[in-house]
Amino acid sequence: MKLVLATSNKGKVREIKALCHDFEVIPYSDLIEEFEIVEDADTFKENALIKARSVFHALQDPDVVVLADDSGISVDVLGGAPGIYSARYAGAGTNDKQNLQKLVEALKALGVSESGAHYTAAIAIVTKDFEQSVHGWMYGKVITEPRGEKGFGYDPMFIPEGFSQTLGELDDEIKKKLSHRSKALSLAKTILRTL
Ligand code: ITT
Repeated sequence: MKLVLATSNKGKVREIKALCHDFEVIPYSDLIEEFEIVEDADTFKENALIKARSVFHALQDPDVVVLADDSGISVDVLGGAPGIYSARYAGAGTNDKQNLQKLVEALKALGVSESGAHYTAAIAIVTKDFEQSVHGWMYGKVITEPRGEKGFGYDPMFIPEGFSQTLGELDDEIKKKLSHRSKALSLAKTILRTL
């Protein structure tokens, strides 16, 4: 089955491709020009649905199956921030490095060197016949001394529960087993196999 990804995040494309061997995974930008999608809902689920619907309508192909991921990190001492605002924590048009730096500074400003945290991923699937969404979570802690280059986004400052290394240091195969995205995708694949 051809699965079109409604994302322009290369880290997500890489991870979803690695987790979906049994589908032909295509970023939507391979089919049409990338366009801005306004993610103005207040939940991961609704934002994932907005992205999947927008790309489904733009493709103008009733047979296509579109999958979107809306995700983010929630930090306990920050009352769950940045949460749904993870991609623009340091402001509009900023990049992963600036967002990570802003999170490090927010923790330091509170005088803490670590805090419990979790990642959330909502995955939405849209076809001409139905819309579905599923979730996955990964728990652990964030630290103020980022380490490693693997993964993307906030991974160099996130240590999954049961580990001492960050996701920036741990092998991709470990993130693949533990991640919010892989848990949500395994539910999504169950749905996709029924199509
Ligand atoms: P699309 O909307 O095009 O999919 P995006 O990067 O804007 O790309 P989101 O709105 O879902 O995606 O924001 C997710 C942000 O949360 C992402 O930019 C990272 O900063 C962070 N994030 C999500 N999953 C992550 C992961 O597995 N590792 C590290 N950071 C992650």
